[in-house]
Amino acid sequence: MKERLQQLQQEALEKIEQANDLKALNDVRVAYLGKKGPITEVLRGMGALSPEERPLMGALVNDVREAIQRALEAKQATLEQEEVEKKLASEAIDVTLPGRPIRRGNHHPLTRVIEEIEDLFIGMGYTIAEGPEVEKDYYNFEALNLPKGHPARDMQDSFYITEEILLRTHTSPVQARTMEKHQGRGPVKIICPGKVYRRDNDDATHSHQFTQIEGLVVDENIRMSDLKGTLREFARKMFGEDRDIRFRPSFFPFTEPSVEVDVSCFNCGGHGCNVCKGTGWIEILGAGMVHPNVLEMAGFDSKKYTGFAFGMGPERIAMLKYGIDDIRHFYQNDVRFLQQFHRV
Ligand code: FA5
Repeated sequence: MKERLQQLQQEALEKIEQANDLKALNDVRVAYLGKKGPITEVLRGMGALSPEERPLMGALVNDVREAIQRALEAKQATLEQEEVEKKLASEAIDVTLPGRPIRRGNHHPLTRVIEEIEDLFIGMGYTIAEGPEVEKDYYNFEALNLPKGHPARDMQDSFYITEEILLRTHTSPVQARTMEKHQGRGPVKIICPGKVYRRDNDDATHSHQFTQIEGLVVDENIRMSDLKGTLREFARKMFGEDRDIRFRPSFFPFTEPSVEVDVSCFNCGGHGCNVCKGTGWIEILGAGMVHPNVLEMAGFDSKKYTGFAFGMGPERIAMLKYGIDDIRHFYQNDVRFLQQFHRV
């Protein structure tokens, strides 16, 4: 019996040694220490031993069981450790590998130009005013000295929704709305950025939907020289410190006198090139002194108050600033175009 036990211990220890995963090890445990295992069988056979031999053999069985148990525990710890190491090795991260680039979004070039213009005027003490894109005929035209049937309405071909409601054709109605809110009391100093709509055929410089930024200052003693100084400052900040501006006579029903404003060509410095079509000047916006009728209709005393207004198309400004040759690039969302304007 003693030899049988020693042989069992020897066999069990070898199998424990050979077990190369936790399942195999558990199989060895069940095989040798389980109820149906050979050691239990040996214990059952102890009844046939003499009373003197029984305690000796009992102690030996316990020693064998303990030896197997210890070997099982040691092997289990080794296998578990190996498993952890295998897992760590398979999940290892090579921190020296270069990272994958993250594609970052960015502000649209038009948004950037609009924000730049806004910041510039906020720096000069202006506040931002907004108005509805679906506008009343009254604010879009009548309050701006363009009564029904006025031929100058044709300058801005409109999308009408009803006889009295249309998609605004310019941001000038925000002037009229803001002045009305001021109830005849100055000063008013605002810029109004926003979308506008016209029945223009889309081409390289025209879009049926585009943006405008309107400017309006109303106070006592506002003169044309204030308009000129303001726009010169704007042109220099936008296109470079050496720029100059010039006024050419023009017509808008809501300003008198009215002007088209040109900036000296930033490409050739005013000598004449293909950007300025040889003239040395590039048209950037329309402007003028607020017409007394417009002031009166909005509740201002035109004998006491004067004002200037201007309106520009940020798309055209952005096209000039960045040398963009087609306005449609702003609306097509081609990433090859947009990526060129990534901020560094
Ligand atoms: C006006 O809309 C006047 N409300 C501007 C104004 C305001 C004058 C205050 C005086 C006082 P005009 O129609 O010229 O003006 O348009 C102004 C600017 O909008 C143009 O200089 C141009 O840059 C832009 N623009 C006009 N039509 C289009 C179009 N179809 N697509 C893109 N930009 C356009």
